[in-house]
Amino acid sequence: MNRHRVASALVIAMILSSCDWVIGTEVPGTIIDHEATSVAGLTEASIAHAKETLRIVYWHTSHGSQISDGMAGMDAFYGGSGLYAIGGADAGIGYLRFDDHYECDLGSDPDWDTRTSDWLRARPAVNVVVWSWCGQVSDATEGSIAEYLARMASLEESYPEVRFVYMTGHADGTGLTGNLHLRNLQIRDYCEANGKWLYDFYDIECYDPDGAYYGDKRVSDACNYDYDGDGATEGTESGPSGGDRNWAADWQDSHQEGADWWACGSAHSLPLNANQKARAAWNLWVRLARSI
Ligand SMILES: [Ca+2]
Repeated sequence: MNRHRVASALVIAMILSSCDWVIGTEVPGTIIDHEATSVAGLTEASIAHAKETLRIVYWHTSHGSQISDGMAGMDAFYGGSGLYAIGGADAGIGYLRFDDHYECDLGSDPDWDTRTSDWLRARPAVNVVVWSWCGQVSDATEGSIAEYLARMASLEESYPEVRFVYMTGHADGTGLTGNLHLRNLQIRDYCEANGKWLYDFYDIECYDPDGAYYGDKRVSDACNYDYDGDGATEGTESGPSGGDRNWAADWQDSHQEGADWWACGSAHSLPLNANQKARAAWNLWVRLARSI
């Protein structure tokens, strides 16, 4: 191989290695976590492609609504051009088809996989299924999480053209030795090992937008954390107490609303948490669209 051909081969190899998807039947999933909370890498073309390609159904209850509520305010924050416009199942051109169901979650509907199958049989155009937890991962056993993973994998086997998005459970203030963290790791390890699509809801809550880490400080779903280091996070969703702090409140207070973050609903938490969840969701949509 002459020098020119070696250079060409190198360029091709570099292009291929920069792709996070492959063409073919094997479609490795992607982990969406705190490192996917910036939209800087999303092009207008990639967002348009997601709108054209995806037909998403999303089931959740209150915590999961952070994604929907964050997305609802996102387009206005980014200039109101319609770039991040979302609509329902039959939304027209220019809108993300996001069929949002605030009605049940992985814990509240024991037959969530049957509900999914029934839905997909009746609506063969749906190509993305997302299910959220409420607080059930906190008390889940290793066996019950294994059952969740197996049931998701079974759906994937039954509907190979559909992308199923796995999820972790929200933070609960029990820290790195708590059951919640361990069960979330079980989910993430499985997804990494098996090339699944994972929206790591918990990981997103462990970091502020500057990348400061609170996962080792017993962070809660409200974003309260153990600031005074006494081994417990004190506070409620209304705010921290007893010498502890809230990373989302501190970040919002030190930045400008409308310029650095946007006001929106954020069940049990603060808008910044839902902002982060929404940006991560758009990273998920763009990556999913490339895989379909
Ligand atoms: Ca404390």
